[in-house]
Amino acid sequence: VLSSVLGFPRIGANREVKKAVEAYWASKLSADELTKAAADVKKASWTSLKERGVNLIPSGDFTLYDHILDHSAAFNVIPKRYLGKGLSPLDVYFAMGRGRQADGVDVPACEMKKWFDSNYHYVVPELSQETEFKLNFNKALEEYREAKDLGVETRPIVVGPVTFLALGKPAKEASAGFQPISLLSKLIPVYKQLLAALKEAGAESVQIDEPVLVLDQASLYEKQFASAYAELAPVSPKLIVTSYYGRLDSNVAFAAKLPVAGLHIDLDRAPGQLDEVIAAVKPTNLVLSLGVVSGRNIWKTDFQAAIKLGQKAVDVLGQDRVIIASSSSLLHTPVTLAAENKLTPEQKDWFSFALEKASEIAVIAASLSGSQDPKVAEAVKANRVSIAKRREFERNSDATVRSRVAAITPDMFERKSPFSVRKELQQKQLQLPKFPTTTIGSFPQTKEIRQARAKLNKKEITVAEYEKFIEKEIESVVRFQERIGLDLLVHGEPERNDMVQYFGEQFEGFVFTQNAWVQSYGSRYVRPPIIVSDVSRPKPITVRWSSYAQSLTSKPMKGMLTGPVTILNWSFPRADVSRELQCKQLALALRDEVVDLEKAGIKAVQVDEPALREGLPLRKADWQAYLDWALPSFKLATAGVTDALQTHSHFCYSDFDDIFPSIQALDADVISIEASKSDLKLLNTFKHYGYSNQIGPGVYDIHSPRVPSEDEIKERLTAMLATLPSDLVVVNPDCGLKTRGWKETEASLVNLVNAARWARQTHA
Ligand code: THG
Ligand code: ZN
Repeated sequence: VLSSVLGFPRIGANREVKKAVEAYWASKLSADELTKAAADVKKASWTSLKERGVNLIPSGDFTLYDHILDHSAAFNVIPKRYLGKGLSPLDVYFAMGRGRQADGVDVPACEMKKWFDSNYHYVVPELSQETEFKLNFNKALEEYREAKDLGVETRPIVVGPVTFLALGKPAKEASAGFQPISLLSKLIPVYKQLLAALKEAGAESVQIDEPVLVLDQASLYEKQFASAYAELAPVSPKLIVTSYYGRLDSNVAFAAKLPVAGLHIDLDRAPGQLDEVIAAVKPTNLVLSLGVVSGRNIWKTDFQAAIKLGQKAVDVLGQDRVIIASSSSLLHTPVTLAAENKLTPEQKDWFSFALEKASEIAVIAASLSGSQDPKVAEAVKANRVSIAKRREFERNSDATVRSRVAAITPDMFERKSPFSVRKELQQKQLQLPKFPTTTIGSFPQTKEIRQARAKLNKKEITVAEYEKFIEKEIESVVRFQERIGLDLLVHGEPERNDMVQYFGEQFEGFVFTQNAWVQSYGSRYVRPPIIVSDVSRPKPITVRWSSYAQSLTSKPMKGMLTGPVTILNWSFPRADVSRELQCKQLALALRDEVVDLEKAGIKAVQVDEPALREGLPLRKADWQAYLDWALPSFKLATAGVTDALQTHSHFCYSDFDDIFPSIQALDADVISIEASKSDLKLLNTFKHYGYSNQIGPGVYDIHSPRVPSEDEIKERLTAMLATLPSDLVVVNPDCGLKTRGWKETEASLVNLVNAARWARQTHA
């Protein structure tokens, strides 16, 4: 039984890649130095996976920005707007990822989308009938050789052709009804070339990722899978077709018949599929790769449970046809637990990060192989003790929290009056003009803010000094908003590192880490807090900052919170109780905070749920069960206030067509939605469903430093007003401004305010 890791975090143990990439962007590092920094990170991963006894070590999965963008660049899927501008291939690559506005070049970034149901984002390939694929470079081959030169034999990873096309979208110039998958026969020759070169270089097998296999839509691609792999298999190394993040369901019927060497399944997300898959591959020669070690959470694997699953497969297929693997790439987990020095030994014993998971995989595989190595037996025994200790801890629930959840009554989910009534009362309090302008909440997190927080953590400044500093920041953000003429103000959130991590740090029931970074997109990483027990709010969290901000101004100040569903989805949840229970506990804690904000004189409170959409299960059949607790959790958090309090919410990523009725059902008074990048296709959704409460589809894309012109914003407003009643429209950017610099923030918001003033005149 071989062991395998399906992909490793590519950020470096100390965020080396982020640092190098950002230094390159700032012209503080040359392209060669960037390549060298990347090489060091790859080397560290390969050698440590080898040391930990993993048999099939991944290569080709490293990236400077995004692995799907790597494939687009490699296959020549490069929109024309990035070419002919005198940019080097590396700068074209980064321009696609993040846009570029310098030296006379002004191009926005490509669209980013959530990667399946995770908090990772990929850059969406733009395809049309004019796309001419060719192999610009062969990253899998380059990395395979790079590892080999270091004495490490690896198994290259490539994203499969069906998934690559399925993740793409029609480019602007594509003809009506164009479907990216129609390009498959044009793309296959390029894959042949790529894979044949790997074979030539001596790669024995290749992991070819087809996660689209766990989606409903894969059943539409049965023929494409069959024809693609019939062409690829003969010229390729052994191909292991890899599914992850869910169950194959009926797709197993054709997946098991592909003319390839192996199939990988995710037994973390979908352990229930094992019997069916074993039965399907039994009559074939396929090797079955079992994803028993979670690529999505940080809990120590229960070896006994994993070995039991593995043994089942070994009993039917034999040792040579079973591989023990991570369920998916480990890119969703932090690099190593070794870097955590503030967790208690008890807590540390509960977790495994990527490197520790690699060891787990090696031990489970060795154990299934009947290894006599005493170290393996020892590791299995130690694991049993750790798992038992965690179970023991899990028995200690917080009775107050549990009984509060049990005592939730139906009226707690609903506002007292309908929106039409609330609207009048809120307007009386807030006195906002038509087309009110506001922002999503955060303002630029400057170096000074980060430094102040770092100093506080190192105890180089006192809490009092830190709080003075934060107050100064808030004051300057308030004055800034007054000066440029925004209507509904925010305090700017300088006190928050991250909108989820911050709340995790304030609640009971979470533990948080020092260095456990996970890539979110490009060079942006997050440190998800870990829910380990029942959640509660020991004391008010944001009230102090919001009331201070309100005290500075006569304009209304909006309180800012992160919603329960988002906190849950962007944390590592506990595995011993349901997500529903965890979400309800979070909702009650937040409900208290919203009520406290109102008591402190705040008249509008925003409870963000940017992760509501991505939390939707991958299979439509599972949606309702999720929505049945996710939507009520948001309502529970926000419905404790009087009618006069205006609730806001914000949602990222505009793929809302199919859940728009759910968003409406949240009954927030105002919602803002990231809509600018998909060319306001969302507006058609409004047209279709109608929307009764107030709404602010983002008028410009904040994910790039590019400044939108006033005319551009006016155009977007005009497009909105074609589908939305003018008295419902709120004018705001499409997301928080945390990652932006002040210069572009000011320029953009001035244009936004001017465009809103124009709208007031033209739509009086
Ligand atoms: N928080 C969390 N997840 C998220 C977002 C978030 N997922 C979706 C979206 N927002 C992703 N966007 C970002 C934006 C900025 C950053 C991370 C994800 C960011 N990170 C800092 C960095 O990498 O430099 C580090 C964070 C810090 O300063 O502590 O800026 O907002 N959970
Ligand atoms: Zn957003």
